[in-house]
Amino acid sequence: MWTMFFSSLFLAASALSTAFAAPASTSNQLSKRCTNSATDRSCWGDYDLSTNYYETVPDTGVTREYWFDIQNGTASPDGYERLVLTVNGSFPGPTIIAGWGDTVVVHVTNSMENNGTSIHSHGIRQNYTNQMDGVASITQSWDGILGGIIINGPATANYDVDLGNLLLNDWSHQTADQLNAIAGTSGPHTFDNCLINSTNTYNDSGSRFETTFASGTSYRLRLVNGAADTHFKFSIDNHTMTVISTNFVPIVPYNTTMLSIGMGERYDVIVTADQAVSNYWMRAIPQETCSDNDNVDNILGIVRYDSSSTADPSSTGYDYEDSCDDEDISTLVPYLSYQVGTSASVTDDFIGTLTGGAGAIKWEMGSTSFVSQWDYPTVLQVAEGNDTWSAEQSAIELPTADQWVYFIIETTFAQAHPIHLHGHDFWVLAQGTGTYDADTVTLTTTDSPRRDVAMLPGTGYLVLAYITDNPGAWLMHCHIAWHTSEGFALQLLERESEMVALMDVATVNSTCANWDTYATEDDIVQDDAGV
Ligand SMILES: *[C@@H]1O[C@H](CO)[C@@H](O)[C@H](O)[C@H]1NC(C)=O
Ligand SMILES: *[C@@H]1O[C@H](CO)[C@@H](O)[C@H](O)[C@H]1NC(C)=O
Ligand SMILES: *[C@@H]1O[C@H](CO)[C@@H](O)[C@H](O)[C@H]1NC(C)=O
Ligand SMILES: *[C@@H]1O[C@H](CO)[C@@H](O)[C@H](O)[C@H]1NC(C)=O
Ligand SMILES: *[C@@H]1O[C@H](CO)[C@@H](O)[C@H](O)[C@H]1NC(C)=O
Ligand SMILES: *[C@@H]1O[C@H](CO)[C@@H](O)[C@H](O)[C@H]1NC(C)=O
Ligand SMILES: *[C@@H]1O[C@H](CO)[C@@H](O)[C@H](O)[C@H]1NC(C)=O
Ligand SMILES: *[C@@H]1O[C@H](CO)[C@@H](O)[C@H](O)[C@H]1NC(C)=O
Ligand SMILES: *[C@@H]1O[C@H](CO)[C@@H](O)[C@H](O)[C@H]1NC(C)=O
Ligand SMILES: *[C@@H]1O[C@H](CO)[C@@H](O)[C@H](O)[C@H]1NC(C)=O
Ligand SMILES: [Cu+2]
Repeated sequence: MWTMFFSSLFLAASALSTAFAAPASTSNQLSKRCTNSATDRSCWGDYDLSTNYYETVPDTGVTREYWFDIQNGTASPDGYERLVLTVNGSFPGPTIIAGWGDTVVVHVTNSMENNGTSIHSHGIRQNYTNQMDGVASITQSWDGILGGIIINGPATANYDVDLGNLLLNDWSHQTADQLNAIAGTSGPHTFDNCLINSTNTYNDSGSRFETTFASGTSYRLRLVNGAADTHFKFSIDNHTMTVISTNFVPIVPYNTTMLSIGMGERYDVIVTADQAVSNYWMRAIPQETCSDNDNVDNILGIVRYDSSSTADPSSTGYDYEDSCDDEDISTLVPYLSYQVGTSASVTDDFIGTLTGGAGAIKWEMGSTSFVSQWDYPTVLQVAEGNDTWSAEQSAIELPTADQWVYFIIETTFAQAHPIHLHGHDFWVLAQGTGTYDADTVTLTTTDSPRRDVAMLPGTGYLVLAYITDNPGAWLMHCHIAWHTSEGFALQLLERESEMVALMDVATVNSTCANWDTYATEDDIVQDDAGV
């Protein structure tokens, strides 16, 4: 949003991860300390899992360039044709693949007739590059303009084959603009379906996602929840998953049979083909506690050991408790030790509240429902030296460098919210139900999970910390599409005095001028929070 001046949105999904099998060309750029291979995924040229990636990045000298053309078209991922927005004609768009330390340049052409757009790289920290954050607006993104990101690097457990991203999302036979209008007046709509890597069946139409396992081989899957409003539990019948990263942060591996994935969250898992030769269901189960879906028992893919088989699996799913809670804090231990500062310099407490009357649903984070200004983004305001912030800009000023900031986010409503922060990993210190009470809640300050999205439990609290090590205007918001649009967001104005020097002001100016011209000519009206 601030860096973008346009209404529609984008590229939300992304799966990033810091690890995977190296394209040889990239690792060749580095002097070899070891070779990343199926039997040793821990290293990456001269670097490895112990490298503090907040401070040090390999300089490969490699630039990977992509050209994306955003188009308006149709697609039938579950057999029902509807209008979608695509990147280069496909949904999802092309996957960006790079090695750790490469530079990525993306050129975007907007060929949609009736919407402006922006591109956000979800989960990319944008170290000192706030202007490139391209915060998304809401609706169009969920109509298909998204794609994966894979960053090859070291991993905390070995595997043979990288299967790439596995995108999980919800799907409606209506467009996101139509759904957003419903959500804004009468609350969230019930989705028709969900897609596993952009395909599924519905009323005997469409087709299922399928993949083939060779006995004895281990596979890496990069799970991405790109849904607008669906929390998943993911599993493969009869198989145990080894979880190796959370939102691109490599973790000490742990095993599970059922993985809980909130909106905007990503997990990388390794699955070994160690079961009898047969067919097994892969399940992405919408959690009915917080996600309404008409096809809830049918969000299924198939893992086949024998690729010539066409039979449906007869396997039985693992038991699970329907809930929208995150994986437990104690399981998500980052491999790279980086402990939170235990005395916060700044502590802020926000209540997520549903407001607005019938027919006009709004959310507040803190005391105002967030609204950005497409024609006056934060970066332009900062470039002009205008330090007057209106209430609805929900700007929290954090002027001091390298300060520990603690946020307590609470809600009295039963619904869970995935809280996402741009420009940073945060440390998750506590997550629970009830009212946050500093005297009774114990903060996890040793080996706290680091990630960029975490669930705020329904009628509960979430305590996060981060360090002001990245100047810029960063959005913190609920990742439920409708809630962002309805104002469940705020912006952190971090080290504002350093921002202008890091910006390309001429580009900000000319982009804003172009937007103003387009918006005036086409009578573009901003009818929501703008992000
Ligand atoms: C982030 O940018 C700062 C300022 O340029 C630099 O000191 C730091 O090394 C960078 N971090 C990484 C991981 O590149
Ligand atoms: C996408 O389309 C553009 C313009 O047609 C083309 O230059 C580019 O190579 C395509 N990119 C991919 C990844 O297909
Ligand atoms: C996509 O095309 C449809 C049908 O022509 C049109 O109504 C709609 O406005 C277009 N959407 C965008 C975002 O340009
Ligand atoms: C984006 O396109 C949709 C579909 O044509 C339209 O309903 C909506 O008003 C457009 N939004 C903006 C802000 O241009
Ligand atoms: C999912 O689809 C993408 C292409 O969009 C592909 O690269 C990836 O390998 C697929 N994932 C799996 C697990 O097959
Ligand atoms: C799918 O089938 C159900 C039950 O037969 C029916 O009510 C519904 O209209 C069908 N949906 C579509 C999109 O055809
Ligand atoms: C899957 O696990 C169940 C329960 O342990 C077992 O009964 C079944 O035989 C297994 N399926 C196969 C194909 O091995
Ligand atoms: C996970 O389970 C596999 C067997 O399925 C075992 O070899 C491995 O040691 C386990 N890993 C952890 C971290 O418990
Ligand atoms: C400064 O910014 C505020 C908030 O965006 C805006 O209302 C005001 O008009 C701006 N002042 C000037 C002189 O542009
Ligand atoms: C950008 O525009 C502002 C006024 O909006 C002006 O003060 C500034 O000089 C411009 N900067 C550049 C680099 O064009
Ligand atoms: Cu929310």
